Amino acid sequence: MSTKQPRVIHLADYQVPDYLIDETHLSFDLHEDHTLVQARLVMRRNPAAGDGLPVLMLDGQDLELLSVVLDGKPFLDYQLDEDHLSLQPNAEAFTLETQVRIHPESNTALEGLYQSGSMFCTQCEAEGFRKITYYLDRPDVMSLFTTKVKGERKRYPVLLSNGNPIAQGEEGSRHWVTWEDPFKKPAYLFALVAGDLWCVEDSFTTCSGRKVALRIYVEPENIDKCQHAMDSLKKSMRWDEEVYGREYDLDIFMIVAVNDFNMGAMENKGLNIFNSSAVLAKAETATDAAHQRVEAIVAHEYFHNWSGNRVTCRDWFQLSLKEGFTVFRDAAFSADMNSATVKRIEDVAFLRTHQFAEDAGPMAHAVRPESFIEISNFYTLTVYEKGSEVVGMLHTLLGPKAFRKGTDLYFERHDGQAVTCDDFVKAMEDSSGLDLTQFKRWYSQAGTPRLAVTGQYDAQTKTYTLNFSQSCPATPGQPEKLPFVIPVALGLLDAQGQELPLHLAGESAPRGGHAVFSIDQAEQSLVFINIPEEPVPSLLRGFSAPIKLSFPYTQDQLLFLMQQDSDGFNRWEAGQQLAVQSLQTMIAQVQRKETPILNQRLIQAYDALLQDTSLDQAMLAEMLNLPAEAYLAEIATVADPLAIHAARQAARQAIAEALFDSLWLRYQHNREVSRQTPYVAESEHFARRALQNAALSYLMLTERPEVLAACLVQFQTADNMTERFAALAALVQSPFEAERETALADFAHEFKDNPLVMDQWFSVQATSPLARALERVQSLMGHSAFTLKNPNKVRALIGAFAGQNHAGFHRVDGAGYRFLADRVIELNGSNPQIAARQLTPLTKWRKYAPERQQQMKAELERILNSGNLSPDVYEVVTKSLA
Ligand code: TYR
Repeated sequence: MSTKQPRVIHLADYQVPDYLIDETHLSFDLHEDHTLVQARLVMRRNPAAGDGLPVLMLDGQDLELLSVVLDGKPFLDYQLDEDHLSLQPNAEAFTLETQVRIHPESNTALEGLYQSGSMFCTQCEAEGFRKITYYLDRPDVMSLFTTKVKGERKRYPVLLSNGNPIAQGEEGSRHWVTWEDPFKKPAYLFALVAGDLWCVEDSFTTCSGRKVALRIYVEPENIDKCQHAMDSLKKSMRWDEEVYGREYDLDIFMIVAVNDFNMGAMENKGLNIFNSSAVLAKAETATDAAHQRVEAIVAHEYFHNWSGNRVTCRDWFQLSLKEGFTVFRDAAFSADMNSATVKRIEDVAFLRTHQFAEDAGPMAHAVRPESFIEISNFYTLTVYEKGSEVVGMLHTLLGPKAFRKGTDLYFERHDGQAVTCDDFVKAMEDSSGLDLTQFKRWYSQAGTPRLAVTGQYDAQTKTYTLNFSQSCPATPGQPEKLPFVIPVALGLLDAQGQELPLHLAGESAPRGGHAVFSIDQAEQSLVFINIPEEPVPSLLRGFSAPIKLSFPYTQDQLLFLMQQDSDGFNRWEAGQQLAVQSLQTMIAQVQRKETPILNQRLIQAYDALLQDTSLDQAMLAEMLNLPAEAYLAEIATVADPLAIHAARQAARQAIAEALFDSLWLRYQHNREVSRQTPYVAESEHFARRALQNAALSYLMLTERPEVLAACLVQFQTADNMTERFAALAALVQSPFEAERETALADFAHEFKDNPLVMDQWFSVQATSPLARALERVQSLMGHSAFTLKNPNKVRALIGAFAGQNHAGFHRVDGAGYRFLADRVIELNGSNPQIAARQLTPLTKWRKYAPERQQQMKAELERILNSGNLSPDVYEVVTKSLA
């Protein structure tokens, strides 16, 4: 069957809803082979939508309609098509009742109501509610919900929905609970859970003294892995009160962990549903990174209660209104809980590698997109991560005080409303008095702006001039761009590394040693006076804008910034630039079949860092980490994945050999402290283990027996997953075949019943740069712990291989591409959202040399012609080929 051409939805076509739903009364009757859903909707004509009574069109998909009742009378005069139930109301206000039958037990797309293992759960964002009942499934229709859930008492002792429980009862072997949510909400925030779940309970007293019950529900075997999420929740609640003045508003806050989930987690009102990978964590089974991810996602979903739920989006083009802002909030929270500089480094490295690639590729879109076929495809790095950077730039331009005034105004003005990105910016304008008209181009123009900077020192007049030239490449549908407002935080350093006072010509006084300047024209200069010597500029400190900045630094200047800059982020950045320069030379050497030689000065700089015991260890670990292969590919004009891999490996090897003694000393010291310290999930401990494991990963490249022995001991005896997994990863990448295979087998044996740990086990093999990675991945697909039905498994094995194993995926024979295309075709039928996401590596085909381009394109075409494509996959494939 060929694919039917899906409809394109445009922001410009937005219209207010014709009808409103004041009350939504739902009743679910859960059975093993079907579920009955009754909906009673108290509706009225939307006064803002004009006169007359237009046809009412309710959204609905895959529903078996059993009955329609209008104002208490059976009603037959309706029309049904694949996506709607339409009828003509004859009054301004009316009550519509429907009954439908649905099949959660066979719902593999994991949208709407579905089963995960033995439990029922929902995922309604963005348009899943229409798979539950006929409704106005759009975020600007907000309603008061009452939900009755009925099921077998034995199988489903726990029955949950949004809000507070108000009634319950028994009917033979079945029981029911009715929940009432006192806050109006759009349907995408609806949730229902039924299952045999245990819960960990705690409480939180809000700033106004209200006691809120906190519950985390999990399957019984996971009851010992909830404490970290609970601690994170309480920290988030306190932080949002202290930093944003936001108090929680219900008497109960629930989190439920489910194994089958398309994304990280979902902020349903009062009943957050989480991918179990984003809740469960304890020392023995979760790494430090997993602990930090849990903390960040718990915070993110909790913060949505205000930035998303109390104030929501008018339409899905405004998605970044809630997601960009909430990512900004959770990043600030994580920065406060851990090392702020390291958090910033991680976020920027991620943004530059992945979001910049998206912004330069066929799916490039603005933070507020103009059109889409399938909204699920727009839960992107651009909407989330770049959206967060845009809010961050507002924070930088306004300063913390005016920004907070702005968020207070935004929450107060729009509480209970569904609003737009413009409304958010307007609140910032009104609180600060700034005109943000031009700034708003960040919401409408796609692409990563470039800022070329040069500096000129005039010894005679003691002035230093910075010249800025900005541009932005064309993106699909946007050939020309207008200048952005780019906040550039900077300092000018003297030879001792001291900040010189920043005194702009024409201004009466200096602005201090560190200041933010708005660059808002295509060409622009800043002239600084009273500069006694030629300074080294430290530009874009803290990565104050999501752009590609270039400055013709000499190696000496980069080394100087790496050692001297008071801005921690820019110290790291200088080291990265130096490493990029050297790696690019090495890549060219590999391509010419020469021996790649690492710049000695980089080695010396790393050595100096290793000697500096005052440096934060997490920071040191970051600084020793060479730019990722994916980043080197992103910044290349034509990416050569095999040469990139070979060059980076050679560089790592050279560092390991040259700095063996210092790395070994650091490793042994930290390992000893770890051995003597019980596991603590806190920043100082994360830092120690990060450096220990970064050192181990280098040291193993030397293949020395004492390192192998230490690695095996760490693997076998450490009491926490962070150390064990790092040792396993080092073994998996090593040539010690016997040790590697034994370790993998032991690990799988020990954790065979823990799906999240098995995900790690799949990933570590999928990302191994050793030969025959694809064959290994193929054979792992047959492992008893693997299934294509579980999104975490797909991501752990297929996603990790195609997205992170560049050498394996880009094999010259094209087998990696074929493998991925086959999986996408398979997944298209069962889970379109996941299928579309797995496509990302193939969409980057234009980055590679002609032969690879041909192979990758051919696979995209094969997918396109495989027939019966979901709108999700259709959109990504056609846009990639366009
Ligand atoms: N709103 C969720 C978040 O906090 C994301 C999400 C979106 C989750 C769609 C699930 C889903 O199907 O980021």
